[in-house]
Amino acid sequence: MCNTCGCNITPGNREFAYKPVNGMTPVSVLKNLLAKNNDQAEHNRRHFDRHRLLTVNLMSSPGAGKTALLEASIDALRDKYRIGVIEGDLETENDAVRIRARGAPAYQITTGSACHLDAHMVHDALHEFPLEELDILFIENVGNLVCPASFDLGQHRNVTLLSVTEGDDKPAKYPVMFRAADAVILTKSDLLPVLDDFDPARAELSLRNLGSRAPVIRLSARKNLNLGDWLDWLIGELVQKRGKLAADVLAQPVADPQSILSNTGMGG
Ligand SMILES: Nc1nc2c(ncn2[C@@H]2O[C@H](COP(=O)(O)OP(=O)(O)OP(=O)(O)O)[C@@H](O)[C@H]2O)c(=O)[nH]1
Ligand SMILES: [Zn+2]
Ligand SMILES: [Zn+2]
Ligand SMILES: [Zn+2]
Repeated sequence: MCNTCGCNITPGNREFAYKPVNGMTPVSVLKNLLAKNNDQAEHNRRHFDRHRLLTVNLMSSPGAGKTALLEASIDALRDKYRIGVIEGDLETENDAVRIRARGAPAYQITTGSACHLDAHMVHDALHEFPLEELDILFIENVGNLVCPASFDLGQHRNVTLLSVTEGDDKPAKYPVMFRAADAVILTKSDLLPVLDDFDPARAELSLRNLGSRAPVIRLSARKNLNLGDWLDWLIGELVQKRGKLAADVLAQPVADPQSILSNTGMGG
């Protein structure tokens, strides 16, 4: 994470950054910001869990194809699953407009100068969604292979996209981002025949060298090629999440309202 460029301070957490506290150094301000971010992320996760949502954070460099993947996924799943999208960009509503054109609710966060989303910005966006009406909430993070990996948003899963136009050594160059990925998508695979220097096997080896066991899924959102493995992974995660939540509810002691009332002398 860049502690020097000021990108840790966002419109979402500015109030915590500048609280006048005696004896605070720049380092302690940054530590305080990250702690506040993590608290907020836990709170966000409780919102998602309460509504039985799967929340997926999409990360990549600018233009790797995050919005195109969302458009294709909404088209493929619209009959069975309700999808919402939180969009993060420095400026413009363009991506949210593209998502809404596919019939899904989308909320655009414009971060101004901040090159990542943080948990406070995501929390503000949550209240714009009817969460109880969704199955999957995507968060399209700001296009950037560095900072987004350092900020927990409360998501359940991270998906990192790598376009075949970017070079197969990206996992080696941006290890923090790729280590954080629960799945890696090689996008724009329709272009592989004209790119003689991108080897999907080499990209996967670069990822494995980081110790990652994340599945590597090759597809083209634009040409609607090989979307199946991605959709299977996504729905598998949703089913697993809901199974865990249900098990958690069953694991709680069963309260008997009648006995509570009689113990308090209020039962009749
Ligand atoms: N050939 C090809 N082009 C694609 C594919 N997916 C996306 N693109 C193109 O790549 C460009 C960027 O795609 P987006 O989906 O906007 O990428 P993004 O990651 O959302 O971009 P930012 O939000 O700006 O970071 C557009 O011109 C897309 O049409 C694909 O599968 N194949
Ligand atoms: Zn930065
Ligand atoms: Zn986008
Ligand atoms: Zn809340």
